[in-house]
Amino acid sequence: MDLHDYNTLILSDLHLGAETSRAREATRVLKEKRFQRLILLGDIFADLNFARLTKEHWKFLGYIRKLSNPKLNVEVVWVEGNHDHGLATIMSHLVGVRVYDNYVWEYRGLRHIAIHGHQFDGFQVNRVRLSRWGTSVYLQLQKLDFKSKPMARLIDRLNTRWLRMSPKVAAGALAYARHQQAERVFCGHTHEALQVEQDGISYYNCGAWVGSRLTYLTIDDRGVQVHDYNEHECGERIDHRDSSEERGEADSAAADFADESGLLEDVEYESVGR
Ligand SMILES: [Mn+2]
Repeated sequence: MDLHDYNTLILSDLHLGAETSRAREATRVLKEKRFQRLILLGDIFADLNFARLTKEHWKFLGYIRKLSNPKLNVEVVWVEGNHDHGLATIMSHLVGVRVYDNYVWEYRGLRHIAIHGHQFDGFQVNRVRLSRWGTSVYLQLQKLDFKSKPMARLIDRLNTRWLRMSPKVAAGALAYARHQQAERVFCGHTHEALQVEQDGISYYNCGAWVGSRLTYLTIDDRGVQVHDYNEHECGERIDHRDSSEERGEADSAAADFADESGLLEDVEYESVGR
């Protein structure tokens, strides 16, 4: 258990609905850490198809719903990515979280900006159709190869390396931060954790929760830290069962989610109000 109280925890690119999503591990991190602000920095969903969500994916959403309870005093922020554009607005109602294109805040006299990063990636913006086609091919390949997932992981790597997204996003984000007079800028999107300093501005990429390296960022008095997920930090042993085995449980998990997260209560509350 990490008893350190972070000011902010940031994670992105969980890609719920994809076979490679490590929702179980991400939920565990949120449960183990203490923080006053959580930023979900885009691409929390892989696409708009809820039928692909497994029990573990619903559990993650249920936990976000719990965190957004005002009594807990945790500010939960969802910044839209390219994969969850549009969907994020729906989810904000479902899990009670506000959604932003970009999120700006002050901490210790420094201006911080969180933005997913696809805005700085010319390939994504100019080739939306190709990108959608790529997503569907990617999901099909995951289905074909769900046992060990090497193909999906290879495509993850090709996606980032081949497009050389990482430096492009870093350069775009640094220019954007300079224009916005921010000292720190945070992105996801590239699936590659990275830190770059330039002319007094710091750029941080928080990586992803798909593939082999799982990372998140924290901000506190000690500065900004990149953390690699470490299963040994957590009390429970990690179970490496393939998530596709749980697919049949997904419907009941959705019902549990609605129940546990208080969605049903909210519906009653609203009807009483009218
Ligand atoms: Mn993205």
